Amino acid sequence: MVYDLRSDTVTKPTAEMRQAMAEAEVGDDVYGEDPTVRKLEALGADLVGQEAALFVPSGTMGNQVAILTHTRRGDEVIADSNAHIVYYEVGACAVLSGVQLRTIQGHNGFIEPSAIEEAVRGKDLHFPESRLLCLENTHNRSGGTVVSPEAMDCMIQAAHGKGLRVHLDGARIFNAATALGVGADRLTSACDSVMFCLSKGLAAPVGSLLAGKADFIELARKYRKMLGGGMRQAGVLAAAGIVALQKMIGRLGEDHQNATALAQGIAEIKGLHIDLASVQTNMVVFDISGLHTTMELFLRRLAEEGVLAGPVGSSKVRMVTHKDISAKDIPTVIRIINKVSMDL
Ligand code: TLP
Repeated sequence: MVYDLRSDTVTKPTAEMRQAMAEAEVGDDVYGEDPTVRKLEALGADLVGQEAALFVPSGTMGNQVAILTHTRRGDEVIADSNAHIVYYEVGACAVLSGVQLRTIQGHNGFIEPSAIEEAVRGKDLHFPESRLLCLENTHNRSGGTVVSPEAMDCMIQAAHGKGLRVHLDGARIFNAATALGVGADRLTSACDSVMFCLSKGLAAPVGSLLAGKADFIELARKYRKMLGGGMRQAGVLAAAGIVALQKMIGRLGEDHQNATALAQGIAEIKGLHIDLASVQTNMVVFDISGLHTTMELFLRRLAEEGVLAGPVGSSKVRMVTHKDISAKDIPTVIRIINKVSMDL
């Protein structure tokens, strides 16, 4: 048995998804003729309180199409220094949109509104145009922490007050909404655009949605085509996405409970350090400095015992719970982490 906790991206589609995929009604979506894609886009837009949505192959493409659509070359985009778009999107903002990133150190996904206002450039021949603020909820590199509706409101108001648009990387927005006990739309409807993933905790095999105003999505559709993301009989994939949105959001709380149980177990292990307050959704990040070993060796030993995890920087390990890890797996995973930590 392998317990794959590297990411919730490893989830396999459910039997219901495979069935829906097999039976999906399809058409050529580049001609706008795939009824299943249309249905998914309408459903997704509604869930996040936006007018329209666009089905894209990945979260990265959704974020990058959003930045392309909001900005012009030479514009400045403000983002948290630990944002996914800064860290994990291969420098795409620079290559595709030709924008400059202005990063600000946030805390668990929250950027002080005053820092946002101060980062906005004034009118000056020398300055780039400040165009866009990118937010992220849940915040991946902080360990899946959530940003409250009130905190979202403050940041969005600060940006809008200075004439910026706001894009939300909501790859795991339904995890955030579940943890906060609010509808996702409470976190997203005031944003100018939002990207969310169907393929992570929601377990669809492929795909994300980019949502926003109807005219924004119309232009985004053109940029998606430019990037080669215009898919043809994509209803086969969208069918799984519909099941993801209709059936899988309700079970995310289980993943959060499993993450909490895992974190509590890790807190008892000598040599490991974990900030339990940071475990708010389905991610568990802990520090292995106290073991005086290398990241490579720790992860290799875990893998040999059947637990797969990933690194965050040089001393922190990330484990992500998801639908293919059950509550009864957690004690076994804790036992294995304990054994490996003792042996090293
Ligand atoms: N995150 C992946 C890796 O890229 C790090 C993971 O395993 O967590 N925004 C956020 C906040 C994400 O966490 C991810 C994926 C994306 C965007 C990109 O989504 P994909 O992988 O579909 O391009």
